[in-house]
Amino acid sequence: MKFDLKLTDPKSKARAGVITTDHGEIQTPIFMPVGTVGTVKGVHQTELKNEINPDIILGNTYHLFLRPKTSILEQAGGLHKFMNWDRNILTDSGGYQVYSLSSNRKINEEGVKFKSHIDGSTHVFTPENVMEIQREIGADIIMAFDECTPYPCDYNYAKRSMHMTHRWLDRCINHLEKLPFKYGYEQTFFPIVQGSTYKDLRKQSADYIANAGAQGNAIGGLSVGEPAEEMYAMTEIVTAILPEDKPRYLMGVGTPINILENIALGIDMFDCVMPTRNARNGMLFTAHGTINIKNKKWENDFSPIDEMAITYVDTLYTKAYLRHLFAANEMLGKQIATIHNLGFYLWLTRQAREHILAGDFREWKDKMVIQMDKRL
Ligand code: PRF
Repeated sequence: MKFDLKLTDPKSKARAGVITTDHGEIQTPIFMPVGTVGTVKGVHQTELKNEINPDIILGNTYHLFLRPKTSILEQAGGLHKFMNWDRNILTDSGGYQVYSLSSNRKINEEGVKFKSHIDGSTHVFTPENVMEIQREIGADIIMAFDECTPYPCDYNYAKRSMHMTHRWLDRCINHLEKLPFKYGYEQTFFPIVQGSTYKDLRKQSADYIANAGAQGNAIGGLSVGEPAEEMYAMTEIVTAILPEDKPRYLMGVGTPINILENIALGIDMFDCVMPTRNARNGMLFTAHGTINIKNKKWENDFSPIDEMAITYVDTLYTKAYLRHLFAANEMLGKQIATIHNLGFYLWLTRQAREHILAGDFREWKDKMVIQMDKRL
């Protein structure tokens, strides 16, 4: 993997760059649509490619390990082939999903024992087997196995957990050295900063992660319920320490406003279920604010879903029609809303990149943050 930093905004810490892997270029800042089980829910690969056009999508180790199981992915020749996606994929390690989805979790130094949310079967994740599973899934970027602490989190727990995440990181790195690439292309490993909302822990963790000398770095443990200002404060501390010449990924963030504010603090990569999950609940993101399409006020509004026409669904369908689809619980409604929201998120990060390159990111960001904060 290669990272070319094209430009850093003089008035903020925002950066425009290009990551190059064996599956092509990733223009940063980037939003990575979440494709948890090998599908971006409700979106055909052709629409994903042609309309939404992301350079990279995300998959989840936790889910893919439980279903279809890694042996099936191996037989398919890896996740790219299995799902027919020839661009980049990043897999999260399960270091978050195992805490948010499974039951009966028992965490100790060795790893995490948990029960599947699908059939209740018992499994163990360790830093070592999670590296093996991610080799078998075959994503271009793979993540360290960490513990994502909840919010709020008591200081002593956060400190102990952070040190364990650091020891787990060393085990991930040692084990990966023994595991060759499986499918003929390179995989790049990203470690993850933790430390909850404590400044001293975040600094310590960022130092530890920076010293690991990886080709890219991630920040975890944020957007777990803390106020946005606390998230920004932690991002700022960590980006000041992580190397400038490596991409920085803020995991599981966030709203369009969170994304722009964190780009301004030096983040290059984002993922979040928000555009897809909220779409399925009838919430649309636009440049002028959010829309609850289930609201009665749209019943006879025959204007396009979004005049900006970022994706074809925006002008192909009216608000009244989309509202009707949600009222009738038709699956097409969820599909249309998902394409719209992902199209908007990708537009937003592309615009951010253009404004960084044009030198007016700060002004544009400040205007957008106010504009997008409305309920339409
Ligand atoms: N760790 C991992 N994945 C994550 C997170 C984390 O802390 C988060 C936190 N927002 C989202 N996804 N491994």
